[in-house]
Parts: sequence; C-alpha cells; structure tokens
Amino acid sequence: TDLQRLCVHESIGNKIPKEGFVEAFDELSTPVELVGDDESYDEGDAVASFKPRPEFLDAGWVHVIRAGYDAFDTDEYEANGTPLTNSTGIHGTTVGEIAVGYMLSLARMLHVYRDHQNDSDWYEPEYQRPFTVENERLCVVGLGTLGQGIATRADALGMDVVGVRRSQESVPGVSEVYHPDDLHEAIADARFVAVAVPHTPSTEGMISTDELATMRDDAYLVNVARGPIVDQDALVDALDAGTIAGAGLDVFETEPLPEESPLWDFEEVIISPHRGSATNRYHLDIAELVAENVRRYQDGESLKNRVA
Ligand code: NDP
Ligand code: 7N6
Repeated sequence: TDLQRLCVHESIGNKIPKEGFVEAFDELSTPVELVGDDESYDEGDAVASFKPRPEFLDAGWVHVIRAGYDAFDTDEYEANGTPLTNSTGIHGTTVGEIAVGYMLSLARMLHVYRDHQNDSDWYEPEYQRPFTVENERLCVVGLGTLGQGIATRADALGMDVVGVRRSQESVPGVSEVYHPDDLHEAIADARFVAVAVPHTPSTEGMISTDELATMRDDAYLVNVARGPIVDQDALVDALDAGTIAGAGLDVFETEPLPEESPLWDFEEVIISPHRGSATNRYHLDIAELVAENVRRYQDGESLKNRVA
C-alpha cells in the first residue's frame, strides 16, 4: 500500500518529546509530519497518536502509542475498516522495574525513610516492620507483557509468583496460573497483588471491596494497569480500615490524581504519576514498533499488534 505520510498527532506530547519522536524516524523514507487537531486525513496517511480523534477514521491506518487502547472505540474502527494497532510488547522491562521497585520499597521502607529524610530525621522503625520480598508470595493478575515483566523480575528476587489469566497458558517464573473465576483463591495468600490486565468491561472493578477483604491484612496492592480496574473508593476504605497494608499505584480513576484524593496521605501508599513506562528512551521503543509497522504496511504484510 502506498503510504504518503506518517502523521504524528501532537497528543503524544503528553508522554514523549514530540521532536525527538519525529527524529527517531530519520531512516524512514516516508515523510513524517507533526499534526494538530485541525488536520484532515486520507487513505495515504498513517497516524500515530496518544488520544483518539474522529478524523483518524479517514486515515489508512492508525497506531495508538499506548498498550492500553481503551480510549479508542474499536467497533468504530472495525465498522469503518480502518486498521488500529497498539503498543503492547515494549513495556515489560520499564513497568516490570517500577512494579518491583514499589514492592522493594514497601518491604524495606525506602519511602518511609525518604519521608523522614525530608525532616533530617534519623527515623528508626519498629523492628517487626521491614521484611524481605524473598519467599513472599506475589499474585500477578494479567500475564501479558506487563505481567511477565513483573513476574520474571519477582522470580529473580526469590519471590513465590502465581498469576491469573483467562487462557491458563503458563508463563516462565510463575508457579501456578489461576483462572479469573478463581481470583479470590489466587490473591488470598499473596503478600503482593499486582494488577496488569487491560481495562475492559470484564476487568473494570475487578479489584473491589470483596477482593480487598479477601487479601491478607498485611498485603500490598500494586496497580500499573488502569485506574478503573480497581474500585478506588473501596481501596481507600480498605487502607483506612487496615484490611490491607498499602499500595503502589501508577494509575488512577481520574488522572492527574485530584489534590483532594485521600490516597495522597497514606504513608504506605506510593504514588507515581502514570509514568510506569516512562524512561529517557521510551520514544525510541515506540518509534521502532511504528517503523516496523510502516514497513509491513508498505509491503502489504499484516500489521503487528493489530487490535481492530
Ligand atoms: P497484554 O495484552 O500483553 O497482556 C494482558 C494480559 O491480561 C494477558 O495476559 C491476558 O491474558 C490478560 N487478561 C485479559 N483479560 C483478562 C481478564 N479478564 N482476567 C485476567 N486476565 C486477563 O497487555 P500489556 O501487558 O502490554 O498491557 C496491559 C495493560 O497495562 C494495558 O492494557 C494498559 O492498560 C496498561 N499499561 C500501563 C502502562 C503504564 O504506564 N502504567 C504501560 C503499559 C500498559 P489472557 O488473554 O490469557 O487472559
Ligand atoms: C504512555 C502510555 C499504556 O497504555 O498508559 C500506558 O501504554 C502508557 C504513552
């Protein structure tokens, strides 16, 4: 197929440097243009974007620079015959590292020491509080790119890793794979529960009052997937009541997390601003994926990561 332009929509600037991203396509023979909301498209255009826009349906192919494409209406793309691709496959290391980072910090109290450091306070915690992640059980809910990135790293730290997925397909480093119907059984004995499923109708609110009650009261919840998968009010209640011990959260029901959210105030909650995948080379990882699909598109091959 003849591709006239690769249009990079300016919404990518939310997450990666616009100029740097465009420059990452230096080797590409197709012209790359940075475009805004007033741009129109035709069959000869490919679009790479963070946010959806109705006009994108006129393009030949649309790429979401995120792994989660829940903001895009796949039915609309299918009805229109416009291929839609996403960015799964590139976040195993970045998100895997941040998830393990939360767990190590929560176990060894780095976040608490930093809080006290702000007051030049030589804080010595209660003897019983710190623990090693080694030999602790982690349940990874969702065993795709993110889940596997978390699981292999946790396994390397000597954690006892179990997981949850619909297909039951086994995963390296995961000793037992549960079906989502057995979620309660999967999370009941875990010291850490890490959420790594896409946001879909079946995962929305998957972790709510019952699941939080099922978790151990010394367990920590990690959410690096999407805010609405966890019922945030139920989470605040569980943290208040002490029915779970804490959380590491990169994603929220409303982002940015509103100033008045009670989540900011828990010592045992670590909050990062949806930057679980962000590193100084994130734009290069995305560009490599897009460039590979540009090649495939032009050669008439099937696109990688096609979701509609
Ligand atoms: P993948 O498609 O690679 O993995 C998703 C996994 O979830 C699969 O293993 C799938 O397995 C499983 N799954 C899907 N539905 C269910 C369900 N109902 N119950 C249990 N398991 C389920 O996606 P990624 O790992 O690349 O990304 C996952 C999500 O993480 C994205 O959709 C995005 O929302 C979020 N994300 C967040 C980032 C951040 O910056 N914080 C960065 C990247 C992604 P099976 O089919 O066997 O069920
Ligand atoms: C940064 C988005 C995803 O779904 O939300 C994450 O990939 C990261 C572009």
